[in-house]
Amino acid sequence: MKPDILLVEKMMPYVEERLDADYTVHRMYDPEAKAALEAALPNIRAVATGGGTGLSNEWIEKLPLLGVIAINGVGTDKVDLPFARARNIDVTTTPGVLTDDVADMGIALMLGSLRHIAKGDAFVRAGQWGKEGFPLGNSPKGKRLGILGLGQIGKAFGRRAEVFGMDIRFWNRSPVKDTSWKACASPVALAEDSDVLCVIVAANAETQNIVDADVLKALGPKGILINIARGSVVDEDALLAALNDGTIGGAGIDVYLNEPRIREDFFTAPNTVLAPHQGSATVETRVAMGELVLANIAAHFAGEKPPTTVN
Ligand code: 8YV
Repeated sequence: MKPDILLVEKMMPYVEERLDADYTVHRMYDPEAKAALEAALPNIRAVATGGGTGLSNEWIEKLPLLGVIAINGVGTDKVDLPFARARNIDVTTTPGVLTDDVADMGIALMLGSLRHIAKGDAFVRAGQWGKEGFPLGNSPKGKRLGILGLGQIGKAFGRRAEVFGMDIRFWNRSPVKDTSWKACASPVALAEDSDVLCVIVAANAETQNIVDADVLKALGPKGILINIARGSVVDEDALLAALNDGTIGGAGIDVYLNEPRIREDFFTAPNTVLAPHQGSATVETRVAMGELVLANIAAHFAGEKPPTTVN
């Protein structure tokens, strides 16, 4: 008998095939699998889920034999880590393997915003080229980049931005020793000293809405906000107001509150490039993330500590 596991959201077919080979996989996202899932709840011993989706405490309580929650991502904001630990459940993530792709996505959004890539695409397709003018973009070279949250991904973003000739500064909650970039005293001080502000801080209770109306005002009417962290770290009311009234110049956004049903106000926000949470979404990285999910679940069933346990 293959052990029962729960798959909360879709993973790439290659990874799902590997899961199916070793386990009886109950898919939470498949409405047709609901009855079988209900019947299997007492037997489920492992969960695989996404960073943006996690697993609620309500669900954890439905699974008495649960021993591991394998997050296919690095964000732990959607799993209550102490709650899981108190039930002897290991929570694992996929550190390291997605750093470069998420940083690349931030760069793509920054250049997309500075150079009007999405607007240009729509302009060409609409046959407007030659009929009306197209706005000049802005060069990243010589611009001040503020990185809000200087972890692994923040550093990878900064290294890339240096190649574009940007001047880097950052704010981080705890001091960062291994950098020569300038540290700013607060998110507002960072925004005041930045032309582009990239948010890549871990989401938790302390960082909720850390980018608020004051930070956006400090960024200013030419400033560009890039969010590759989580929707919860930006006050979306303040952001939408700032985009619409010109308090900031534009934004490149990969993450939102209530994904995938984001606020429709984003659809009409000016000078804004939107991506559907694609930071780690490359074939190469999703294979590497999948391998870690598989290894963590396999370790649990082998009676070993899952290798990338975080709680
Ligand atoms: C993934 C993420 O898109 O790492 C994270 O926390 O949010 C992303 O890498 C997600 O985990 C896949 O659902």
